Amino acid sequence: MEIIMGQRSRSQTAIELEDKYGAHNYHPIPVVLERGEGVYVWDVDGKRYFDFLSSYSAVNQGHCHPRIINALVAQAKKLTLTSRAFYNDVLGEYEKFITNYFGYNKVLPMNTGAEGVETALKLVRKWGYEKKGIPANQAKIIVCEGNFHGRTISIISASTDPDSRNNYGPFTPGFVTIPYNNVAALGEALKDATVAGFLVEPIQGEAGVLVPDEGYLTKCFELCKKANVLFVADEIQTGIARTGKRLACDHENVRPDVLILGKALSGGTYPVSAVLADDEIMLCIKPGQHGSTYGGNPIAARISIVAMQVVEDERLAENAQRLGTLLRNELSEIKSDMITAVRGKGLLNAIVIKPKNGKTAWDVCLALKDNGLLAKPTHGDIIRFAPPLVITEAQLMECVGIIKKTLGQF
Ligand code: IF1
Repeated sequence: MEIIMGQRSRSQTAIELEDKYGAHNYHPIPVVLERGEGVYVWDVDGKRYFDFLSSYSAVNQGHCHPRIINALVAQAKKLTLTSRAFYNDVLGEYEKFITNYFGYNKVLPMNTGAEGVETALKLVRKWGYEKKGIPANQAKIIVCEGNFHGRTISIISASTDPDSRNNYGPFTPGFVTIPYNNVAALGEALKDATVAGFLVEPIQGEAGVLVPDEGYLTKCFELCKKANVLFVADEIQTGIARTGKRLACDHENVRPDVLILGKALSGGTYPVSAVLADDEIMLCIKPGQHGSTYGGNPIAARISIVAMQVVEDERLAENAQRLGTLLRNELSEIKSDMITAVRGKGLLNAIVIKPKNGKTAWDVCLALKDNGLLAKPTHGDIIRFAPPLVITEAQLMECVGIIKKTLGQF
C-alpha cells in the first residue's frame, strides 16, 4: 500500500474505518474493492483485478450478472418480503423450478449456507426419530475431520478446526467424527443403530480443496443406504457447476438423500440457501416446526430462478470442466520450488505453497494482488484458485501468466 504523503488514500481510510468500527473476525488481503463485473473487480483507485476467489464460489455467474441484477431490481420494486405468514406469487414458481432442476419432491428455502446446514441437521434428526425409530434424543450424525459447514454453535460442534470451535463450548452433542476419504471408517461408524445421517462435502473446500478418491461418494452412499442412514451432501461450495457438473455428486451419479445449496444459488447477489429432499424425509417437518423471516422471500426466489438459468444458458458447468483441466495442467507445468501440489476439480482448485526464504502463501497472495489477481490462502499454505465460471480461455491463460510471473518473483 503506497502511502501517498499527506493525502489519505481511499483504501487507507476504508481499512482504518473497518479496523476501528468493525469486529476483527477477518484478516482480509489489503485491497478495497468498489466495483465488480464478470471475472473482474476494481479497487477504489481504479485498479482492475481478476477475482480468483469468487467470494468462496458464490459468484460463479460472474460479478453483477446483468440478468440476475435486473431480476433483483425488478422484484425489489414490486414486493421484497411477505414472510411465510402469507403466500406470494413467486415462491411456488421457484419451488417448482428448483425441485425440477435438481430432481427432488420438495425444497425448504433458507438464507445463509449455515441456515441450510442447520435445517438439514434438524431434518435428519426428525427423520431419525419419526421414520427410523431412533430413541428420543439419541440421534447421531456422522461428519468428517476437516469439515467446514458454517459457523453456528451446532455446526462448529461438528468441526475439528480449533479456530472454528475453541472457547465456543459447551457444544451440541450427537456428532461422530471420522476421517475424510475413508470408506472403512464410515462403515465402522454406521454399525451404531442410532446414526440418522452422514453429512459430507463432496470436495472439502476450506480444508484445502481436498478431492476424495474416485468412487468415495458412491461407496459412502451405498453404505448409508444399507444402514438406513441419510446421505447428506453439503454442496454449498461445490454445487452450481463449480466442479464441472451441476453438482459435485453428479461426477459419480450419486443422488444425495438431502441436498444443501447456497452461495451461487443467487449468483452472489443475495443470501439464498436451500435444502432439497423427497417427501418421505421433508414432510417430517410440519407447519410451525421450522422457518425463517426471509426464507423463501420473493427477491430470493426470483433471483435464484434466473441465476440457475444463467448456469444452463451459458453452459457454465462445461466451461468449468474444460478450463479447470487446462488450469491444472498449466499450474502443474510451472517451474517453482514453492508449489508442492496442484489439485481440484472443475474451477475449484488449489496449490500448496512451501515457504521459501521466509515467504509464505500470504506473501504470494500479496504479490498476486500487485500483479492484478486476487486470491487468499486457507490453512496457511494453500491458495485456492476459483475464478467465476464465466471466465474465458484467454482470460484464464492471462491469469496463468500472472501466477507464473508472480511465483518467478520469489
Ligand atoms: C467464512 C470458509 C469457504 C461452506 C460450506 C457451508 C458454508 C460454507 C461447504 C456456510 C461457507 C464460507 C464462509 C466464510 C468463508 C467461506 C469458506 F473458509 F469459511 F470455509 F468457502 F471454504 N458449507 N463458506 O464453504 O455458508 O453460512 O457462510 O453462507 O465463514 O469465513 P454461509
